[in-house]
Amino acid sequence: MIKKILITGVTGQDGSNMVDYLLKNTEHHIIGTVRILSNANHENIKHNINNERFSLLYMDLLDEESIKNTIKKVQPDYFINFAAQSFVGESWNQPKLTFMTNAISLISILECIKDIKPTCRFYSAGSSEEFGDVETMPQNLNHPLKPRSPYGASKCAARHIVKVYRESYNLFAIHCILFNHEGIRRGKNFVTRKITLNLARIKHEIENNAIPTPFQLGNIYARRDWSDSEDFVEGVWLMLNQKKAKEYILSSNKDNSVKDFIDLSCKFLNLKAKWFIDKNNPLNTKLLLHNIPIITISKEFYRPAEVDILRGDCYETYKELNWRPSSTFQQLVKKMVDHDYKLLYNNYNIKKSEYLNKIVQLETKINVMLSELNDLKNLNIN
Ligand code: G4F
Repeated sequence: MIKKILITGVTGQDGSNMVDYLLKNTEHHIIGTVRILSNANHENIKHNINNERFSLLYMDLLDEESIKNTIKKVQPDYFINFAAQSFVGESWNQPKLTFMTNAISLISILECIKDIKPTCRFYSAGSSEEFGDVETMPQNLNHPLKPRSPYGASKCAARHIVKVYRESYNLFAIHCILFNHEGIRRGKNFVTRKITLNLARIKHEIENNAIPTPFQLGNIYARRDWSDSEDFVEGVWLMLNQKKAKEYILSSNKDNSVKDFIDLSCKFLNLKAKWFIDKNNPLNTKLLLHNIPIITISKEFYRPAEVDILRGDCYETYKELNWRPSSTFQQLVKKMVDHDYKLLYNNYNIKKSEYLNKIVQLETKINVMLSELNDLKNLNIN
């Protein structure tokens, strides 16, 4: 039977990957929701805009009326909530907005589902940031909640509220703790994409004989459990179609440092860079390419409180869903680096051909002027 699936945050990495996955692997109708913005960026979904199984609606998680109107109108069979203030670093600057968007809005959604469409299956995107100041390795569902950021705290609250609605009203409401997940649609401010885009730019600069411009990072020793977002959306769809709603973890069961991510990116781009490590003063640490700094460390990108390490124990989920992520960390880094190198290739080639054209134009002008000068000289005027 054809179902209606409502997805929030559809222009972001996970929402757009979910749309692609469902259009490819199911026959259901997908209704994506977006906020009204004067400058909307629909890049990640533009290839699906003309698909008759996909449509867009305006809805704002901070406006309960808009959630109510949307659920009344769509009568969804599934509600997949990927919309969030998902940038941990920004959550110290916008703590209330983060909490309203990531936690309070869930009360509105669950109230509307309970009153309007109680059979609707609901998915809440949790985060490994809920574990924060970790006590044991790896982390599973029994690990205490010890968030270190307003973002982490908002996701803890979301987890509790989903549990309360699941148990009080027997709603099919899942909360899944997602460890870091990346890809070619990752926002430019997250550390992985910041690294692949900047190193790809530096590779082009070198290939065009320009001096590379460095970029800045914060704590390169933080360790994360990184997977591919395209793998995770499949896991999410599988858990939404189990008999019982519960909590889950999605992770790779492996951790790597930000520095590991940089080293692997350099390897795939064939950048033979070397670290200068200053153990006494981390702000003095740099990555050098032929003695020119390409990465420097800045206080600006350190957080008021850091989560030093995260590694998720996902074996229960693997067993229950009979699912495994298909990409390794190495494959993920290679995919992102290759993508960003190609993405910037055109920019550099256009610049290069504009530059060469300009030289040809100038040379032609000079030749014309030289020949005019010669003609003048040859005029024998007494
Ligand atoms: O890429 P990040 O900003 O991701 P973070 O904070 O781990 O959060 C991501 O994963 C969570 C799941 O664990 C999600 F819930 C959340 O929505 C998001 O998707 O930072 C990763 C690490 C941090 O330790 C950070 O301090 O990289 C470190 N880092 C070092 N330099 C930096 C930078 N992070 C950013 N964004 N920018 C830097 O320049």
